[in-house]
Amino acid sequence: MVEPNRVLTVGAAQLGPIALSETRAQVVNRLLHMMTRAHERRCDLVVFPELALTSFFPRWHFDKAEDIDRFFEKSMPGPETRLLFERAAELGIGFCLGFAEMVDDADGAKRFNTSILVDKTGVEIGRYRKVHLPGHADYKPARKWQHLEKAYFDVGDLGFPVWRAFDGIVGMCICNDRRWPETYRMMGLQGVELIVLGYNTPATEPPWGFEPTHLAALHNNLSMQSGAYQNATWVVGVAKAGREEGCDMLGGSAIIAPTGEIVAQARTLDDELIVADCDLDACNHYKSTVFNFVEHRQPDKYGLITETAGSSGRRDQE
Ligand code: CDT
Repeated sequence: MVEPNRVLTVGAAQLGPIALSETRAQVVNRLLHMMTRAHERRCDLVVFPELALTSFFPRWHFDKAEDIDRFFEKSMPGPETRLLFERAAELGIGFCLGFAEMVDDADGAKRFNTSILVDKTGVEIGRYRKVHLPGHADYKPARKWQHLEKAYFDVGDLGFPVWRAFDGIVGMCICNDRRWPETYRMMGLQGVELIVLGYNTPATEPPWGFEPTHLAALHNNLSMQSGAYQNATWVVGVAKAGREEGCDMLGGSAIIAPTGEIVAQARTLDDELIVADCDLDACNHYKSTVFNFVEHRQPDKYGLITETAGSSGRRDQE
C-alpha cells in the first residue's frame, strides 16, 4: 500500500513595519489576525518573522539598560503573548515566533534573539537561539543606522536542533543564519524536512556597507534556495518588511521547495500571508539521490581550513 504523502499547509505571515510606539498588545493583535487568516486558509503552521513583537531595535543605540530591556520578554508565554498560545490551541494551528528573550541564570541576565515552535495544542515544543549575530558591538555615531545585535544579544547556546513535529522533521534558524551553508547542513545532517526562519534585513544599508536593493533580494533568495536544494528540505523565510521608522526593510518572504524552487513569494511590503502545501515526502527524492549524505559525502577526507586558505584578513562589518 502506498502511504499518503505528508502534506503540511504552511503560512508565512510577513509583517509590515512595527513602529517604536506600538505596544505589545497592539502587535499581538496583528499577529492574532494573521493567525486567524492562516487558519481560514487551512494552515497547519504559521510562521512569523524574527523579533516579531517589536520594532527592529538593534538599529538604535540605547545607553540605559531599561531602554533596552523593554524590548525583551522575560517569560514566554507572558502576559501579552499568552493570547497567541490560547488562540493557536483554539484554532488547532501551530506557530513559530521570533522574539527577544531575557533569561536570568546564575551568571546574571543573558539576552538572546530567539524563536519558538509551538504545536497545535498551544504548547512550545522547540526553542532556537540565533547563532550568527551580524553587525557590531560598539556605537558608530557616523552611521545613520546601527546594527547592534552583537551588543544586545548573546550568541545562541542551543546549536541547530531539529524536532519531530507536524508529522515531519522541523528546524529553525534566524535571519543572518540563513546566509551560512552550515546552518542548513547542521539540520540537513539530522534529516530536516522543513526549516522555518524569520528575518529583518535592511533593503539597502546592511551592516557591511551599501548594497543595491536588487542584490539584497538576490542574496536573500540565493541563500534560502541553495540551502533548501542542497539539503533537500522545505525552507520558509518570513520578513519584516517596508519602511520601519524611516529604515527600508526587505520583504520577499518565500516558501521554497526541496528542489530550490520558490513556490510562493510575498508581493507587498506589508502584513501579507502567503500559503503553500508543503509535501514533506518531496524531500525524499534528493535525500535518496544527489544529496544522499551517507552515500556521497566524504567528511573524513576534508581537512580543516587554515589561515593559508586566503581569508586571513579580518574586516569589521562597518
Ligand atoms: N537581522 C539580521 O540578522 N539581519 C542581517 C543583516 C542585514 S544586512 C543585509 C541579515 O543577514 O539579513
